[in-house]
Amino acid sequence: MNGKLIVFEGVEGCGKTTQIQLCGEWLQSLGIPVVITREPGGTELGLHLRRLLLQKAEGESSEPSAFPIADRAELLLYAADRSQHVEELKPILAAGKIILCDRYTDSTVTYQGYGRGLDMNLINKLNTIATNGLKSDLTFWLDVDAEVGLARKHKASAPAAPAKGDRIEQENIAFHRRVQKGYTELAASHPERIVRVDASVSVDAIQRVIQKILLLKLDGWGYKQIKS
Ligand code: Z5A
Repeated sequence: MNGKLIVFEGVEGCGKTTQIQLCGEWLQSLGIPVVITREPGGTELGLHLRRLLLQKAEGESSEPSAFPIADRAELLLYAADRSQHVEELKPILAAGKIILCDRYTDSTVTYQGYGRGLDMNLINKLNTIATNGLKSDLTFWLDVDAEVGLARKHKASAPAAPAKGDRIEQENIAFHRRVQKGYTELAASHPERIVRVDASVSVDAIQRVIQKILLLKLDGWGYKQIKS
């Protein structure tokens, strides 16, 4: 049996990382082989690209000072990260494992398309090239207002000296609202793949919803070796 690619999407601070971790532990407890990964940065090459893409503001990091990255260059760097990632995911899927991935193609549509305003045809073409046809089997969209997500992130950073954040976190609220609108429209256009989960509630309540949906899916996909 081929594995499945399950993607978690949403605005910054929506809780993807938290939910993926819980979900991974739960799947493991059921005896289901699971691999956790992310974009950008799910491969060795990707880690280098992530450092370039998410460089901190000047003076915020030990990395070299921030330098400009043009919007189309940023788009191509995300595509390069994805292309390498997909190649390395293929054997994992061939081994029948479940992959939990923090962001995938929808992030490019929402951030570079809705956020930066780059041409959607170009983005879709690049997504097709970079994924080599690998589509998500299920995408959880953790839906929370952009303001709430950003507030969660700021609360998490050192309260005495709140970090300025990386290149994308520094974008203004209008940018993050456009990203949120992107997710709303994507979910409406792809109901067969994208499941909206209310992410404004507690961590435990969100996890319960995710597990309920996943149990049904796993059964349909033939993961019968679930421990009771
Ligand atoms: N990007 C792009 O532009 N184009 C692309 O194609 C791709 C990516 C693939 C990745 O950054 C960046 O790359 C991203 C888009 C861009 N933008 N930025 N910046 P990242 O991986 O560093 O960050 P992120 O993906 O935005 O995730 P995040 O900021 O780490 O947030 P999160 O994973 O969604 O949330 P979290 O870490 O689980 O939770 C954040 C905080 O909220 C933390 O303190 C939690 O304890 C708290 N939390 C979590 N859930 C809750 C609930 N339910 N209630 C209250 N508090 C909560």
